[in-house]
Amino acid sequence: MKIGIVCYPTYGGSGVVATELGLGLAKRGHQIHFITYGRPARLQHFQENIFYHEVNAEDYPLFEYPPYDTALASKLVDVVKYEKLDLLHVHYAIPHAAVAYMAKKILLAEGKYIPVVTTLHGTDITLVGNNKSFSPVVAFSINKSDGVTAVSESLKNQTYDYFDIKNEIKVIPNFIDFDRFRKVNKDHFKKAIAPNGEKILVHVSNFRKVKRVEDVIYVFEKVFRKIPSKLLLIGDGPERRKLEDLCRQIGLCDEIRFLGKQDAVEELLSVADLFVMPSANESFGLAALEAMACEVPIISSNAGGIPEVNIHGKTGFLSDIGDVESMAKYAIQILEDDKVLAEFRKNALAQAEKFDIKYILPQYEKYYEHILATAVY
Ligand code: GMT
Repeated sequence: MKIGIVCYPTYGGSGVVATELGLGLAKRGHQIHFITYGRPARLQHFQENIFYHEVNAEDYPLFEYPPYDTALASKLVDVVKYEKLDLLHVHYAIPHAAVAYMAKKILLAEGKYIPVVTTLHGTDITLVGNNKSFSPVVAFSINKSDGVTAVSESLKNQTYDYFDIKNEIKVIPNFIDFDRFRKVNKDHFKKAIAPNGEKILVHVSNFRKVKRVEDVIYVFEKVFRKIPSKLLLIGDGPERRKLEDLCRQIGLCDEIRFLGKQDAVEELLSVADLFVMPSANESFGLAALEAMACEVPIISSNAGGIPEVNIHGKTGFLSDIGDVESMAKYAIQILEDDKVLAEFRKNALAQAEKFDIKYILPQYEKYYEHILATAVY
């Protein structure tokens, strides 16, 4: 198949999933065209069957905001027509689903039909999408997509709760590529980070409010009082400044390291003992799955789709959002006994294996085939 993939090219989860999906499909012989405003972060090397089309929203003195949506729609029309695409798969509803609908209508006027699959990722529904400034367009464009997928049961149910959706939503979960995400020997990292054999706690995110990174620090503070430990904060984003201040206030700057954005996250996860994800909202929690693939148990909130990934009492523990007492208690329970830690590590890996890309890619292929066979225009 010739598939156009539209996504945000940044480090955010939806862009990562879209890129990994495209790379995986290309390896299986499909021709993949990424259409976005920048090279996707995980698209780093030449690969046969992969094409990249950059969208440039021309600026003009009249525009306060360059019209990206119009530029993207025009690019989609061009790429679908000249690369003879069979299907467009857009990731993150805003604005991609609406833009794809516009491109579809333009192409239809020229006699070309292109089916559109929209994948809902999380904040496009839970935080941003249901905001009044976007919701009518989000609901309309989900209903007008030929196929709609969501990354968890929880996100699917939230979509039906928040919007008047007539379309059937298929759940295809996030996935993991074990060629990349697996525990590797990085003892020299461990020695540098925790020279006295301290336990290593890790958090990875884009440091937005929804991630509640301050809770990670409060949990760590409580763990540190009981167990010699270090905390690695990986990623960057709007909350970072406040978080650095918090570390200074509680006097734990020497124990907490801000590492910024990292490309080889799997190498750092390989030396971690525990991953902390206290999010207020999380449709799936891809970062937790990546940690589990590297044999790291999870201390998390029970928000959204996290319980579909982190199994309470097996792969880690779930607590109510903001309950840092409970999160710290569970963290200590896992970290204070090496046998318990080893058991949780084993379970985390076994659970991650259920989301192996080799099981999920065929689900997308089957879904595309179904959409191509049934789309009505
Ligand atoms: O908020 C983020 O972490 C980024 C966001 C995105 O859409 O780029 O991530 C969402 O999509 C990921 C991939 O499907 C999910 O694993 C994340 O749980 C989800 N984030 C939220 O729901 C907050």
